Amino acid sequence: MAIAGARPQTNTPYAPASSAELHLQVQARLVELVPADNSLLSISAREALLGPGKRVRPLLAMMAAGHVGGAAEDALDYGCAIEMVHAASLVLDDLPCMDDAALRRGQPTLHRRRGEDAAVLAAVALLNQSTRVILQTPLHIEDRLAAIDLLTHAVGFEGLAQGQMRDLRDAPGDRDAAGLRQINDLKTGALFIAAVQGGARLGGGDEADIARLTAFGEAIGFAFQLCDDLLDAYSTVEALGKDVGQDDEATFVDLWGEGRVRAAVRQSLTRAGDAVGHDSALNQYVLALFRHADLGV
Ligand code: GRG
Repeated sequence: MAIAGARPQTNTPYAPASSAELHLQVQARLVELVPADNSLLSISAREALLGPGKRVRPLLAMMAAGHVGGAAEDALDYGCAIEMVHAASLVLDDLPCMDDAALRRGQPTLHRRRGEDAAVLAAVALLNQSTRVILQTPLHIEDRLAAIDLLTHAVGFEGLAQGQMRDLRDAPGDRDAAGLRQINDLKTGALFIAAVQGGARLGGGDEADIARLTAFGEAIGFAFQLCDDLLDAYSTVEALGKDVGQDDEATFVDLWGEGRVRAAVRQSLTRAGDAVGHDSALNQYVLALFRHADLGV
């Protein structure tokens, strides 16, 4: 729930902003939330955060707030905090000790531009800043604590770090469909779920709203990771602006083949629409994202 007065007090029904407007709003706020000085740490953090990402997770948080009757702005800072975690995770994921990637968002990866030391420290600083942003946002203290609880849950032993560790280190024999699903849910799904759960809570949603948004987040998180695996297998460096064929470890594409993975994406998207309404602005945004990826799903 937002602080009193944060939501527009008018008799006109809340009109969801377009994703392009929200994208601009997120971009502008991210610039404000990261230090502007010329230290190597700040420069590196800005390069990791402000490059041309889709901003899917903050947009989902804001749209989730709007979906439950709040204002998208109720979840703006929270969404930006999630984006900081996401940016940190990309920097770490690209490191030589993980994916050893050369290209990210059409540019050389941060460790290639600034050095591994700068990349690791920028990721740590962004992760730290994500918590500070939520602490400093003018929400009720219970909402700030709930938001920090959601975000830290999504990062640690039951989220990204665990998913990444298992992705890198699980024995090939453990990478059956159930094992891969767990890895995907931790590595990718957790942040999507945190985005929409937090958005729903900050937008004033009740427990039933949060349960619906959780089901939505689970479904789109899985669809998103499958889509990422399809793109890694079948798209090009030029189209994606990042390395392809990076997945050394088996993915669902190896396990199931292309056709079945596409069918699973469609099924997950149907499930997502069932949870929040197929015609809702939230669901339509997600469908447009997948259409834009041009996967033919
Ligand atoms: C402690 C934050 C932290 C992380 C440590 C490295 C790591 C653990 C996790 C990596 C998680 C990861 C990179 C998962 C892949 C998620 C994914 C599908 C990324 C692509 O997201 P997009 O398409 O990227 O939203 P843009 O560039 O548009 O932001």
